[in-house]
Amino acid sequence: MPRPSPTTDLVVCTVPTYTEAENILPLARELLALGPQFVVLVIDDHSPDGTWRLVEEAAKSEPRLHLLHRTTDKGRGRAGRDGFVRALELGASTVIEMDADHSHQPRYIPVMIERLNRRGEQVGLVLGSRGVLGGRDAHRGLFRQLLTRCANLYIRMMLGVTVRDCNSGFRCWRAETLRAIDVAKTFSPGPAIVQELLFKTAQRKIGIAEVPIEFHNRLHGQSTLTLRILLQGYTAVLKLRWLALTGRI
Ligand SMILES: Nc1nc2c(ncn2[C@@H]2O[C@H](COP(=O)(O)OP(=O)(O)O)[C@@H](O)[C@H]2O)c(=O)[nH]1
Ligand SMILES: [Mg+2]
Repeated sequence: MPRPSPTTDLVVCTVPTYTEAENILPLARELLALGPQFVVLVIDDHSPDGTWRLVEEAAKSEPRLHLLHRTTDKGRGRAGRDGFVRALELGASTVIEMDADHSHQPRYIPVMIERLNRRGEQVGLVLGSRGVLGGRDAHRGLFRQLLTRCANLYIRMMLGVTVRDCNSGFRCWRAETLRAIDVAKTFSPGPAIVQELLFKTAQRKIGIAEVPIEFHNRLHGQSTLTLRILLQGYTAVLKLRWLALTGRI
């Protein structure tokens, strides 16, 4: 593990993976090419296509590539939580969270970091956003875009957050924010981790900024998002509201 030099802060890019064998190494290469301060942490839940094995092999000759190989307690949320905890243990000052499927493009990361560190502003989280001017969902039809808008409206109302893209899984975190929201105690087992952490950040009145991104469809493979998971997402938001109302989060 390379130690960050006093002038370069360590940026850990956390990438949860499940059957992403075709996507992960090209993405990791792009991320590492962003600069010597970048480290890639892949959190794989023992993918049957051997994604973890590819990363394990590549990490032997790339000290800035790390693998967290999970074999129990699987799920997008659990993997995300463990990735954040490991990133903090590695000494990250900034943590990126993104999909492995190339829908989140590395070229936006320097812009997101710049926004996080802009002088005179108190920002603790930056979202790669499809909902602000200049951002877009490149390949979605009108119906899908309408659905996304409705989902955002619902989440904004339920959780009392003001951001435009509540479902963005492309985010840039200040390490202090992750500590402030006690990320190790994240309870969502699945994709609702995205809304849980957004809510907890807003609850603590930590500044959230959005940077426009163009979102692409995944390059290879299939999304793990099913109708069941989508519906679970809506109930997860209700549950968050309830937990907050009863003072438990
Ligand atoms: N470790 C781990 N990663 C997962 C799991 N489910 C999904 N992922 C990863 O989480 C990211 C988001 O999932 P994706 O299928 O792209 O969902 P979508 O973007 O909502 O369509 C991708 O990088 C997936 O490989 C899981 O159970 N465990
Ligand atoms: Mg995806």
